[in-house]
Amino acid sequence: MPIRKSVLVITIGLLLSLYGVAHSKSAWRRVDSGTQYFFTSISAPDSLNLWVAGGVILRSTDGGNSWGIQFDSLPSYISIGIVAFADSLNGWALGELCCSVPISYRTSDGGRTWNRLSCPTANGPNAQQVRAVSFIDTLSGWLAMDGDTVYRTRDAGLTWTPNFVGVSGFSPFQIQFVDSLHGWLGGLGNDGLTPLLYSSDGGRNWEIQSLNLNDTLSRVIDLDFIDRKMGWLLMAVAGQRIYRTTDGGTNWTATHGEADGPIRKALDFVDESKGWIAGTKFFGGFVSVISNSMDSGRSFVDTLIQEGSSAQKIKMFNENIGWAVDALGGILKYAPLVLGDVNWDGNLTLTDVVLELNKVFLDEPFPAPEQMGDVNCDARFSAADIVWLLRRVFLQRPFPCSL
Ligand SMILES: [Ca+2]
Ligand SMILES: [Ca+2]
Repeated sequence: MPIRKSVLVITIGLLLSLYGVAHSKSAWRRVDSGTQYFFTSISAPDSLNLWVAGGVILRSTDGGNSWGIQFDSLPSYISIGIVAFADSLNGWALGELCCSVPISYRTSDGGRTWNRLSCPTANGPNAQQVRAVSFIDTLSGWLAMDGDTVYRTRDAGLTWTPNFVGVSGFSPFQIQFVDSLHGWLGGLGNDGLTPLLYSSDGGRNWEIQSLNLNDTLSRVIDLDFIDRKMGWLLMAVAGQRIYRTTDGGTNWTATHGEADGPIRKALDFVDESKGWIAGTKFFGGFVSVISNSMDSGRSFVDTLIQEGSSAQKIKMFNENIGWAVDALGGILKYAPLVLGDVNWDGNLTLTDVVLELNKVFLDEPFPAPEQMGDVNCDARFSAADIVWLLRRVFLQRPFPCSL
């Protein structure tokens, strides 16, 4: 019976694809860092080890579920604005000016101890603000400061070599190298016309990449390349626009534009089609907005994060896991939903049962959306769900349905 067979194959295929969707479904939620700092930087060398900076440095070793301040050996009068890690041990922290000297530190033990580095510019009127940094491994990095110079190190920041970028008074917002040779510097030159520079020789020489913009004072807010060819720009130009290149920046095309959308702050793509943007929107107060594109930046779907406040930076580990930081001590985490995991720590344990009991008997709110506790999937939350949860935890019985 060929027809029945094909129906069977289609049905099994459908079920398998539904199963796949169910187990790859992720959602954003806000993790309280226990602080109120204005976070300006996030670094995620792998899916468990994370650092964020915004005055202080916070660290997580469990994928962003819990956080602690990691600031022990730094003087308290220094404000760290950027943190960057090449792996789970080797990282850099860059601070704002202190006595006309930009402050930088290096760690090689995951941030337990920090050693102060000599900075590329010395004391005096030439001292500049550090704006962005890009490290490709534990030794090689580039540092962009206000002005017209990019500094390169090959020894983890012990020594820095200056290179003129060719445009005087350039205000950098972001720098990214994808290997030891190819990198982009985004911002705005003081000619008001030059938002993007490119180097193919490790930062020694820089050339202007044209966006064919009619508007002056258009600047690069953020940029992200996934390899030497494919990259995206978040531009402030007549509102905000996304630009995309597939040839290393020789040609740029505007893929998305909006005059009155959310205020976009940062973007991160994980492959040629999937990307996320962090930003904020006034919604009776500023709330964080995370926008996702599945079509290379042509269209975006916005997710408003309740209680979020003005997301500033975003880092995606892959299409299911990512993080963003906001302006009020909030850390946003994107992770797969686990049925019954009402406290969102990725595990179904007794804690979840206790939270479920509190919900039913004390009417306390869940720390996460209520449907997370609806483990028998009847769209209601009741004692039946607790019974299923208890069976799952103590008898290892499967839930009657999945997400
Ligand atoms: Ca849990
Ligand atoms: Ca239910």
